[in-house]
Amino acid sequence: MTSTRPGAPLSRLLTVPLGLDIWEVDAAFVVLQAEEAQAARLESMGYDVEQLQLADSYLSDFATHQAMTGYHSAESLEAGLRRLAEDNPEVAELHEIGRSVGNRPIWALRLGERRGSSRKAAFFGCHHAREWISVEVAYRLAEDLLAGAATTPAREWLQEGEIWVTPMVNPDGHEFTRTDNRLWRKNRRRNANGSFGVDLNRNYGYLWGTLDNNTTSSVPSDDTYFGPRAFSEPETRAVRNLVARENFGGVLTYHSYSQLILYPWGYTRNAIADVADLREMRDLADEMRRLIGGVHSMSYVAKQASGLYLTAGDTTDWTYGEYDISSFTVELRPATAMEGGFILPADQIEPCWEENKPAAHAFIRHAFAKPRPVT
Ligand code: 0X9
Ligand code: ZN
Repeated sequence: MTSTRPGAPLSRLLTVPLGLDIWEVDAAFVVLQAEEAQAARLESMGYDVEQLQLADSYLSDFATHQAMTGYHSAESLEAGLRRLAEDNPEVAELHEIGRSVGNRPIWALRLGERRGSSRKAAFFGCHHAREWISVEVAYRLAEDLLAGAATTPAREWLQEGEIWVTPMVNPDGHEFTRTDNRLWRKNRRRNANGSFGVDLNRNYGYLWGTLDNNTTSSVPSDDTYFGPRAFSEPETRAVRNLVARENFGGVLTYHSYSQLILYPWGYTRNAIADVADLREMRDLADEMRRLIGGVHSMSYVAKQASGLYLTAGDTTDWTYGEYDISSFTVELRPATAMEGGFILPADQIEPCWEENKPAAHAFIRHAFAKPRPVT
């Protein structure tokens, strides 16, 4: 979607409550998913609507068994995490941190020799069902730390601290993308009006519900529906309870796509008021960007989350706003819709993990350098 008319600026697309599913934001265009009627309405408002050709062929490809291999399901993830815990009983422990709306367990792997450490970091994946790569990068991080448990730097980290990895916050939604709709985003809550799903990354309790637009919506059928109240969903309550209990020095949540490293705030364009916090998160985001680029020369952009678009109730506004935790959203590969968008070929899982590994390690180092009171 593009616009050359001053009366129809692209920025307005993000704020008008039209129920659009915004995928990608660029200075010159916006990629979104919309029904025919919505597209016609946008055209009548002065926007130039162009249909991307990739969706159908990609979706039919991915409906085949072939294209699903390489990615975990909720079930194979559980099996993988169990195996990691069983093979490494000294340093890994599997925790069910809650259950989804559909009663699926939400699994976190705790890595570290001892409990009650003052150095802790947390990683999350798959708040959004269709963002399959976010499961894989989080899972490989855990796997790789355990494989390196006898050598530095993992050895020191696992001796002195704890790393909690929750690769799939939204197992119901993820399963739905495997069986019914590859582009499903939300969880699988049946809403009061009969529609399905709450956007888990709008359901957190910091300034929850204070925006109502295309990217944070009060309309239950919309893709960014924020839910009936903060923490209305068992999936966000599971994350809330873990974060409230563990006193993390850092929280990093993987999403896709766009290749971005985002830090708070998401709800306002104003910068964080605490200049030391701002400098810390901005510098680390920039360092992660540099480290990622050093591996396969992929370019990621580091910026304040609201620079992408405004949201209220996302994970990192809550972890920073409520607990003062250094918090990041990393949007993984690819960069653009034309490279597949949410549908990343499985042969890119490994390079995507490889490039994110040094950034994840820098984040752990940073989180561990900020000892917090033991809980
Ligand atoms: O919209 C989201 O929840 C995240 N993007 S995604 O494409 N994975 O859905 C971004 C959340 C970061 N916060 C803000 N952009 N305000
Ligand atoms: Zn996401």
